[in-house]
Amino acid sequence: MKLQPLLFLAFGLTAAAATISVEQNVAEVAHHRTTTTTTTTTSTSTSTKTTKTKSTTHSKTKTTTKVSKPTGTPCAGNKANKRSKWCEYDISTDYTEVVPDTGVTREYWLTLDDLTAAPDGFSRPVMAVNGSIPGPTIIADWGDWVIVHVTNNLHTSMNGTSIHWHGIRQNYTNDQDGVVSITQCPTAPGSTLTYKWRAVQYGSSWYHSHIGLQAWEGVFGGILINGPATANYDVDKGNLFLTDWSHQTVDELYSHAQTVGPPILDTGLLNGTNVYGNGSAATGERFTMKVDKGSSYRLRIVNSAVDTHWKFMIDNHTLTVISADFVPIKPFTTNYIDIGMGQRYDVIVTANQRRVGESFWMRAIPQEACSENASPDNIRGIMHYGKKAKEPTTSAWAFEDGCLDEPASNLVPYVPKTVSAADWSDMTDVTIGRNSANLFRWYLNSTTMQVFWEDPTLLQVFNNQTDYSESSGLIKLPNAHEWVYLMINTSIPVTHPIHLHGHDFFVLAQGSNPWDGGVNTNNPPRRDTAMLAGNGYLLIGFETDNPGAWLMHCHIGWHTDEGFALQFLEREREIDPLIDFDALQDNCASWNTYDATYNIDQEDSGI
Ligand SMILES: *[C@@H]1O[C@H](CO)[C@@H](O)[C@H](O)[C@H]1NC(C)=O
Ligand SMILES: *[C@@H]1O[C@H](CO)[C@@H](O)[C@H](O)[C@H]1NC(C)=O
Ligand SMILES: *[C@@H]1O[C@H](CO)[C@@H](O)[C@H](O)[C@H]1NC(C)=O
Ligand SMILES: *[C@@H]1O[C@H](CO)[C@@H](O)[C@H](O)[C@H]1NC(C)=O
Ligand SMILES: *[C@@H]1O[C@H](CO)[C@@H](O)[C@H](O)[C@H]1NC(C)=O
Ligand SMILES: *[C@@H]1O[C@H](CO)[C@@H](O)[C@H](O)[C@H]1NC(C)=O
Ligand SMILES: *[C@@H]1O[C@H](CO)[C@@H](O)[C@H](O)[C@H]1NC(C)=O
Ligand SMILES: *[C@@H]1O[C@H](CO)[C@@H](O)[C@H](O)[C@H]1NC(C)=O
Ligand SMILES: *[C@@H]1O[C@H](CO)[C@@H](O)[C@H](O)[C@H]1NC(C)=O
Ligand SMILES: [Cu+2]
Repeated sequence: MKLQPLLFLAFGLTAAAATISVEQNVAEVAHHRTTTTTTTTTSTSTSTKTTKTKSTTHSKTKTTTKVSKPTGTPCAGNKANKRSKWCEYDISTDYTEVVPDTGVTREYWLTLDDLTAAPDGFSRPVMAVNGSIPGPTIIADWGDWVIVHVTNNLHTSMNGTSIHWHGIRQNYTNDQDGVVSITQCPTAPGSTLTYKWRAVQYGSSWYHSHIGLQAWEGVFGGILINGPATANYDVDKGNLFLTDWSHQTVDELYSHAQTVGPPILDTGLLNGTNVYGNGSAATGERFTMKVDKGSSYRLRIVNSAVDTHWKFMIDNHTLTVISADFVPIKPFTTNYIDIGMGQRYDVIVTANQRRVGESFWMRAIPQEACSENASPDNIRGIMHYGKKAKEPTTSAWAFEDGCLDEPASNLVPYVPKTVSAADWSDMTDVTIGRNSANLFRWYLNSTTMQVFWEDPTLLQVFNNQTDYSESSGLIKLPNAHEWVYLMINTSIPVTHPIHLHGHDFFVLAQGSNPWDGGVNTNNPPRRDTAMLAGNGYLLIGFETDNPGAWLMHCHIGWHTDEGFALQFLEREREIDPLIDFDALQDNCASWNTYDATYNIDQEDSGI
C-alpha cells in the first residue's frame, strides 16, 4: 500500500489567509462553436474492461451557446443604485424560461488534498480544495457555461470523490450533478473528472463533495453567479460559510453517530476560521469584516454544517434578505435569519451605526433544539468600522431557540409562479431504526437508501436496467411536465433539512402535525432546501421539466450517510441521449481499478 506523505499547511491563522483571490486563477475563455469542450476524464487506469461500443450513438446536445460579446464585468446597467438591471434583462425576467446568451465559458481547476490544518488553532487532519477551507469560489455570470476540472489527490485517505454543485439546476445535464452511486462512480485518487454545466440561475451557493462525510472534512467552496438583485447595495462581500467543527474528524465521529446518536460538536467556523476556548487559553483567529460607515454590503450566507441549524445575526444591525437559495425574493428586513443545512440567504447589511471605530459581533448561534455544540456562544466574527477590529462589547438580538424555516410570508419569490394541481402525488413517512449490525438507519416509508458507488443509476440507465435492483428508494416519474406532490411526514421529534437535486421545489405546506389540509399554490416559497419540522410535515411540489436521476435527501451529514434519501428517475426514456457515457465509463473504470488494488470499503448508504 503506497501512501503519500501528508502535506503540511498552515492556515486558519488569520481570516485573510483563509481566503484567496480567485479572479487571478480564472481562465475565462470565449466559447466558440468550433471549440470542443466535451467532458473528458484523465485517469491513471489502463483498464479497458468496459465496452464503449454504444458511445458513438450518443451525440452531445449540450452546447447551445454561440459567440457573442465576451463579458466578465457585471452586465451593463447593474450599478450600486440599480441592482435590478442586468443588460437587457432585469430582476423581473423569468429566469426559468430565459437565459442570457453570454457566449462565455469559465474554466476552473480544483485539487483535493489530505492536509493538516488548524482553522480554530487546533491542528487536525482535514481534506481541502486547493489548500483552503472554504476552497476557491466558482464565479460566473448568469448564462455562462462553467467547466470545472476536479483532481483527486486524496491518496493518504484513499478516498474517492465527486463534487456536487448544490442548487445548480443541471438543466438537461443530469450527468454533471456529481453524486456517487447516482450520476457517477467515485473519482479515484490520481484521477481528474471534468464537469460542465450552465448557470441558468443566479445568486449564491456552494459546491461540496457528495461521497461519505467528505464535504464536512473540508471539501467545499462557494458558487457565486452574478445577476440582478431585488435590492441595492454598494459592495459584494461574497460567500460567508457557517460550518460546525470538531477536533475529531467527522469520519472518526461517525461511529458515535451510528451507534449512540449525533455527537456534540466542539465549535464552529465563519468562513473557515474562529477562536476556540476562553481567555488566555483561547486559540485561533476570529473572522473579521471591515465596513465603511454609510456603505451597504451583500453577504451570501451558506450553512455548510454537518449537523447544525444556525441563527445568524450582526449585533445592532438589521439584515435585508434578498434571496432564499437560488430564488430572488421580495426583500424583508429582520434582526436575524434562521438557516438550515444546505440553505443560503443573501442579505444586505448597511453600516449605519454612528460611532466611528466601533466593532460588532457577527454571530452564528447553533439552535439547541436540534444542534449539539460545546461552544454555542463562541462562534463569532467581528464586523468593524474603520481599519482595526477590536473585541466588541455588543449584545445579541433577543431570539427564541428553534430549528424552523423563515415563515413562508417572508419568502415571497420575486418572479411569481402558481402551482397546478397534482398529476402525481404520494407521501412518505420518515422513521429511524437499527439495521442488522445494530447501526442507526433512517427510513423513508420502509426503505433506507442503499446504493453502490460502482453502479450508479445512470450506468444502469445505459445498461437498459428496468428493475433498478441495485438502486433502492427509486421513484419513476415517466411523464413530461407533470406536477409532482410529495408529502414528507414524521412523528419523530427531529428536524431535517430536505434538499432536492435538479429542481427548485415549491413549499406547498409546512409545519407541525397535524396538517390542516391546506395547500399554498399561489406563489409559495420556492427553493432547493426546506425544513421538515420534528413531528411535522413538508409538502413539496415540482414539475417534471428536467430528465435525469435526481436525489432527494436530508442534508444532515449523518442522516445522508444513514440512508435518509430517495431518488426520482425523471423521464427515463429521455435520459440516455443527454449522458456522456464515455466520461461516465472511463471514470468508473479507473475507480474499479483503484478499488481492485486497494479494496476500498463502502460503509454507508452510498451517497
Ligand atoms: C469567504 O471566503 C471566500 C473564499 O475565499 C471569499 O470568496 C469570500 O469573500 C469570503 N467571505 C467574506 C465575507 O469575507
Ligand atoms: C433547459 O434545457 C432545455 C433543453 O435543452 C431547453 O429547452 C430549455 O430552454 C432550458 N431551460 C433553461 C432555463 O435554460
Ligand atoms: C487550484 O490549484 C491548481 C493547482 O493545484 C491551480 O492550477 C489552479 O489554478 C487553482 N485553482 C484556483 C481556482 O485557484
Ligand atoms: C475517507 O477516509 C477516511 C479516513 O481514512 C475514512 O474514515 C472514510 O471512510 C473515507 N471515506 C470515503 C468516502 O471513502
Ligand atoms: C469556556 O468557558 C465556559 C464557561 O466557563 C465553559 O463552559 C466552556 O467549556 C469553555 N470553553 C472551552 C472551549 O474551554
Ligand atoms: C447597540 O444597541 C444597543 C441597544 O439599542 C445600544 O444600547 C448600544 O449602545 C448599541 N451599541 C453600539 C456599539 O452602538
Ligand atoms: C409510503 O407508504 C404510504 C402508506 O402505506 C403509501 O401510501 C405511499 O405510497 C408510500 N410512499 C412511497 C414513496 O413509497
Ligand atoms: C439498450 O437498448 C438499446 C435499444 O434497444 C440498444 O441499442 C442498446 O444496445 C442496449 N444497451 C445495452 C448496454 O445493452
Ligand atoms: C403524519 O403522521 C402522523 C403519525 O403517523 C399522522 O398522525 C398524521 O396525520 C400524518 N400527517 C400527514 C400530513 O400525513
Ligand atoms: Cu435528517
